[in-house]
Amino acid sequence: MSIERTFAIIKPDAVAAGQQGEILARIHKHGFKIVAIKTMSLTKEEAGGFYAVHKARPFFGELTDFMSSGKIIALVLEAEGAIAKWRDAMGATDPKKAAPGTIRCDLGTSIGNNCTHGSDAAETAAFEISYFFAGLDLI
Ligand code: FUP
Repeated sequence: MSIERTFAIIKPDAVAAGQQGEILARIHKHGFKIVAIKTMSLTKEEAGGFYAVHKARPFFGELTDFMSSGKIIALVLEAEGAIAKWRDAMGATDPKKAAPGTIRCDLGTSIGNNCTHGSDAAETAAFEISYFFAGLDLI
């Protein structure tokens, strides 16, 4: 496996609940290097651009309302096999189906309010990293 970068978000539910320290500690424990990090807010339109792949899905409106409802923390994480490794650390999309000990199982409350995001493939990681960070942020 090679060193990869993936894109992660600590979502508005987790930031509002003050869980960012816990999630950052887990990122550290899993051995990721934090390449870039910023706290920010998204407009509904900006959230829609990020989740454009889900535009036709019934939950798109709810998803973009949620993602623009409060502060988020955007991160670029680096590790060997980072994309799959971060997906494994987060657990399944629906916290009720996520394995015990995963971040979504422990901290998520519903399929919508599932506390973290992670890229699902190399192409999406490249798009998502560049949606949030400039090249100079990533050196
Ligand atoms: P994931 O890759 O695990 O974040 O999941 P998806 O890309 O399938 O979905 C993106 C986000 O849409 C999820 F994090 C939460 C939201 N979603 C819903 O609200 N309802 C659904 O049925 C599926 C996804």
